Amino acid sequence: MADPSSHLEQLASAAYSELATASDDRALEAWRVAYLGRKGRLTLLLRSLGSLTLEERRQVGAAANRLKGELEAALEAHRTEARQQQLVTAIETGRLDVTLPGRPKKVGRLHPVTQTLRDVLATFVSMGFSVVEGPEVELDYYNFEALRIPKDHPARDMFSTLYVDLPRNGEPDILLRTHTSPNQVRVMEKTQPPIRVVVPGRCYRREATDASHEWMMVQVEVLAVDEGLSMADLKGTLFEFARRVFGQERQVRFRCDYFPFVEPGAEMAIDCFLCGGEGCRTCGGEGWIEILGAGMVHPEVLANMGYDTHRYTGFAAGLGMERICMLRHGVEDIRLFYANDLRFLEQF
Ligand code: 2NL
Repeated sequence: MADPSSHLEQLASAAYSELATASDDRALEAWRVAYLGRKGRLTLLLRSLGSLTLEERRQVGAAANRLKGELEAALEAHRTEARQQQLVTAIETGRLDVTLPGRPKKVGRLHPVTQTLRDVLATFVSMGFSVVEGPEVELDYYNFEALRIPKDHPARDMFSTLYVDLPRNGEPDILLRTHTSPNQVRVMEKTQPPIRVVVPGRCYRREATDASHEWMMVQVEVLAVDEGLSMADLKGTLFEFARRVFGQERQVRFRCDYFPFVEPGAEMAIDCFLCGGEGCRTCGGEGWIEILGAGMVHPEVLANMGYDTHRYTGFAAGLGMERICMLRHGVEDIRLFYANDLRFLEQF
């Protein structure tokens, strides 16, 4: 190489004058390949530095690298300018109609279970309840012990509940909550009555799936603790809920049921909104559809919270969102909700 720095100057001036004449994307790309590409002139020059003395190599190498950066910046500036110029030309020659309506963006939607959840929560919020959320990974105490579910209860065995593989004192003690009640316990633990809360959240059970069972479900539980609350308050609140979610003409039916954390316990059914009580597929020929479990909070649970059980009483209810959502939309298989099939989900 005769004089490497004058070679570099020649290369720079050739590059700039050619760049000035490149006016469209294709010409700019050809220019990039010719100078900065893998076999471009500047690249080859950088590669040939090996034949120079160390001092020359340092000087020319630094200058060549600087030039490389400058040429890249110049290319970018020309590209931007060329694009703007194309746009101006397109507008001026009338090939671009800026009055055309834009292309609509595809917007997503809420999952059907989320839609149902929000409607249910809004109903209770309008009746004075506050929404509270809490942990999905829980301690045995909050999920079972505080709620009068004894050690030998079948729900507590390894075949019904999902435990976290972190035993404490040799015992499985950390689990995925099986209902949202543990979070109600947490609320009671840190608040004095009056309490009006509605607690939504995912719950988990170790369960074989079928058309009406999933290993995960979204539960909503309602809890009220105050002076003078009775079964009449429970019935009035849940009746109002049923009519707002399933129609103003609904009737409700309460029957005895058992849950360890309430006394007395009940299940609530609504008259079938499809057949009006005649009996059809949705109500299984019964005319009634069970939608929730409820009851007066067991005094022992209140005592566990340190409440004065002569002063305070409470009512509670629990319901599964998937079931409510299936009823509202006529969905016959719970597994559809979590199969991630857009053909199903896009219908809501
Ligand atoms: C069902 C039944 C129910 C409750 C949940 C509850 C919570 C506390 C104290 C007392 Cl902290 N009760 N919750 C009460 C009765 C029934 O759920 O079938 N859920 C899907």
